[in-house]
Amino acid sequence: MRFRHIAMVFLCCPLPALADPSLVASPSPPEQISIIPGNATGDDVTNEQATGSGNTESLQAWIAAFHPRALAAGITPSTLDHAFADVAYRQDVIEKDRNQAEFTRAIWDYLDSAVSDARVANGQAALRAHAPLLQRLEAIYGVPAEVVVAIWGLESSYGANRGDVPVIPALATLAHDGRRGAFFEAQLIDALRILQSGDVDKGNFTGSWAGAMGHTQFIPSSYQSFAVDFDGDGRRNIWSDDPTDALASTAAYLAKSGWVARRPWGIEVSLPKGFDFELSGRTTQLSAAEWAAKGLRRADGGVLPDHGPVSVLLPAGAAGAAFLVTANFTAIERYNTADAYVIAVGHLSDRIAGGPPIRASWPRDTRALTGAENRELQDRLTNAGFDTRGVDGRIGPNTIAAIRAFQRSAGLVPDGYASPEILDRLR
Ligand SMILES: [Ca+2]
Repeated sequence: MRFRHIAMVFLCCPLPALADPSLVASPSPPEQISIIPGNATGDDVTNEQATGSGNTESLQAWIAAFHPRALAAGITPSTLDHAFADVAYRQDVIEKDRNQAEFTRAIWDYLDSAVSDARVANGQAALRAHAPLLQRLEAIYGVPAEVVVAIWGLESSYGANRGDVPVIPALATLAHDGRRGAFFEAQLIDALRILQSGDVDKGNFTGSWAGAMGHTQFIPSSYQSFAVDFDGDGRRNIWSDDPTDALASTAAYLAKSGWVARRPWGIEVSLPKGFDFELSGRTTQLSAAEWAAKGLRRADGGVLPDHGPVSVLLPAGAAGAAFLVTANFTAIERYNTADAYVIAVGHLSDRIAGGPPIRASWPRDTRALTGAENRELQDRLTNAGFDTRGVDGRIGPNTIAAIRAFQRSAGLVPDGYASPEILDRLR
């Protein structure tokens, strides 16, 4: 589940726990960085049948076959008629879906744009502009204003890029296409429920190409689970220029995902010489006192604060920054499981609050492995006797364990990091 490299995609959205960790950078608005809703069901992104050759006629045939399933899910005939009255196939959506997984990005490149000076400054301005609302949200939900604003900044550049693609045609096209058909059909049914509820009019029911909606890019299932009507007008309106409901929904999302008040997402730390890199990774949780006894310090030299059980996270392996991450890291993961995304939210929130840049230097002379290279790495590790339990291009716990085992056998630092050097060694 812990993916250290980031595939770039085109949009971002809050996801159920099993979200696709692929990170993607928006090709158009330079300030927007996002995550693909991809694997929110846990489906393998490469499975299922995808035609990629649909048109409005084939879409309408698919919708006709879909009708009974929608009716069984409680969608009324009149909602279906209204929703699909003028539906058209969205070739642009399919093209974005196809392009999203083709790039990978190192975490430092991602953070450079995700936590740019402009995004920090705009976040501080947004914080000031919405201070009374954000203070109320913090009082009610326990989520700091800076964290809510950071998610807002990453998801839509503080509302500037909320997406103008009609949600129903986009999701119907993706469900019809079938590459992740089951996931998108479930999202489509939730989208129809939203339309049926009257929370939004069809004309305003827009989002990014894969159905991520509003200021903080909720996909329909997340909306159904977490959206709130905070301004009390009877609608859960995450689409309007006024971000009140969207920001409240985001705070509610994090609160329901286990956010613990008065606790950071994580802190940058410095590791002692001789640190046992076998202890890095989310599977090892120790107290601040235990980590301090092993020689860890705050990156600024200070004493480690007690924030409950914490893990050492090395998003670029032994050569990059090190963070101690708390239970609130896990809460942000419910929005998107990519380590880089969670670090970006956390670090952006720290910067908005006036905190310093990350102190450690990144191994900028290296690069992230591509998806194809990740698969090759898994294949070569398994063939060399270090079983990754599958070849899916995702650097999850099994692959990390296999990399560590290989590193140990080769006398390398066992940080479990999937670097180009490791791949070269296996070739
Ligand atoms: Ca409302």
